[in-house]
This record gives sequence, structure tokens and C-alpha cells, in this order.
Amino acid sequence: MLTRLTERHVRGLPVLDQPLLMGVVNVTPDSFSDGGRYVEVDAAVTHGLQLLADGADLLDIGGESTRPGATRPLVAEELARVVPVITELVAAGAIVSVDTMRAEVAAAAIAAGAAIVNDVSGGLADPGILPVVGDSDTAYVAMHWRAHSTVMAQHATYEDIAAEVTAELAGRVDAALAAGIAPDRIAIDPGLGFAKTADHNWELLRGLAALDVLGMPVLLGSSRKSFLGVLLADGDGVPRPVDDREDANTALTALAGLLGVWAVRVHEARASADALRVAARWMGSEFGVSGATGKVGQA
Ligand code: PMM
Repeated sequence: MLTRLTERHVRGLPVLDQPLLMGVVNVTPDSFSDGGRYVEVDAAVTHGLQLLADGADLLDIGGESTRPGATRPLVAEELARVVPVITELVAAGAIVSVDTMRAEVAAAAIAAGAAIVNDVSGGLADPGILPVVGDSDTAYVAMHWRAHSTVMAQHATYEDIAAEVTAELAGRVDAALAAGIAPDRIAIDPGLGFAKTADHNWELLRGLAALDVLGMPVLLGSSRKSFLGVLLADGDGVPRPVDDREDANTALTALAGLLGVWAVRVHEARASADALRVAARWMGSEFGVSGATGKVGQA
């Protein structure tokens, strides 16, 4: 079951001697997972600091909801949501990632101190984002994506999902490299829930080792997603509500930890931090990352 995912030396990305925990701070009125809770700068910053206190290693700040059917904010709106929050959290010493598909937002976030650009479209929504990252020393997460949220359900067709996601991500990695992003600064993400049905997500997780051919660290984001709700549906088939999927996600974090992913993206940090420690202890030296000190840093 264990693959090269555990052996990777991640030089240009923040590293630990175990998978990283990325805490989500959605500064949006409409995210499916936590929309409206952290729209004010102070609330978002307080939440970010709490995630760090609960065990998150870095924070992913987003100003655009990607829930199915969501309408896009104006660029100015997205900038106004994320930049002040990034500035304050960086000032507080956090390692910050910006969750954006837009070049303009990525540029402003980098200027505000973001260390990672997490692009759920892998450069497809706004190809200008790739040279922006290429011209910086920022890391880049390329997620598997086929279309914007309003229409992504129509694109959820696959013959062999693991092979297709791998091939499509290979194309995005090539585009990132061509834009000057160094290979050791790129991570990939299979994009659970993006143009994928619940069954697709499980099939993709089952075939996750296929991503190994790309030789890139893997980020996984399953937290609160609807495929967990479907899995945990009650006797009448009603999906488990968003706020009650945490235990299942903790199980998923532990399994991802055993597989040796680079990072998991979560909305609540405490239980997943514990799960990663369990997985790391179980694996012992298998998690050894060159030069790791036990603290997050640029190795
Ligand atoms: N999922 C969401 C948003 N951003 N980024 C990455 N890299 N991977 C994901 O799976 C991912 C993401 C949707 O969840 P949210 O709206 O609760 O943040």
C-alpha cells in the first residue's frame, strides 16, 4: 500500500517530518463548509490563530467559495477579503497559503507575504497566475479541476478516474514548469469533490498511488465534503450534515498520513493533528524528510 509518497524530499515547500496540517480560513459569505462565519477580518484572524493553536502548521486563506453552483466574487471583492487577513496572519508569524484562481489575487497575496499559492484550477481558470508564481519564490499547489463550480457537475465523467486525473495534472505541472515554477516548489492535489461524484472520490482515493508517477508531493482536501455526508447518510438516505462529518474526516486524515501525503487541508485542526501524529508514530522513520527538525521551515 505504501508508495514513494513517503520518500519524497520536499525542498521548496514547507516541510515537517510528518505530513503537514493546512488549516482553512474561508473569508467568504457562502462557502458550503463555513460560509459567513469569518467574513470580518478580526474573526478570520482569530480563527486562523485558533487553528494554529489547535495544531495546524499553515493556513489557507480563501476569498472565493467553490461550492457547487457558487457565483464568483469580483476581483476587488476577493482582494478586499483576503489581503488584510493574510497581512495580519503573516505578521503573527503564520505560514500562509492563498486559495485563489486569479493572477491578480495571487500577486497581491504574495506581496502580503503568502508562501504558497493554492490554485484549485491548476492554472486553467486564469493562466496568468502561473507566471506570477514563476516570478516569485512562492510554492504552488495545482489541483485537479475541469470547470467552474456552476457547471462542474456536467464534467463528472471518467472511464478510469485515477489515470485521467493523473494525466490532467501532468499537463498542469508541465504548464507550471513552463512558467518558471521550480519543480521542488510544486505540489499536486487530486481535487476531491471537484467535477467528481461521491463514488468518483472513493475510486480516486483507492487509486491515489497513480499520482506517484508525477513525483510531486500530494495535498488532500476531504474536510466536510459531501461524499463524507453521503457515506454517513441516515437510514432515510439523508446525508450527514456538514458540521457532523469531522470524525470521518479524522479517519481519512489518519489514512492519508499512512500513505505519506505532503499535507491535508482541514477546517478543524485538533483531531486531524492528533491523527497525523498517530500515523507518524506508526510509520516511525519512514517519514524521515531530509534535514527535518520537527518544526515547519523551508528545508
Ligand atoms: N477544496 C476546497 C477549496 N480549496 N484547495 C485544495 N488544494 N484542495 C481542496 O480539496 C480544496 C481547496 C473546497 O472546500 P472549502 O470551500 O470548504 O474550502
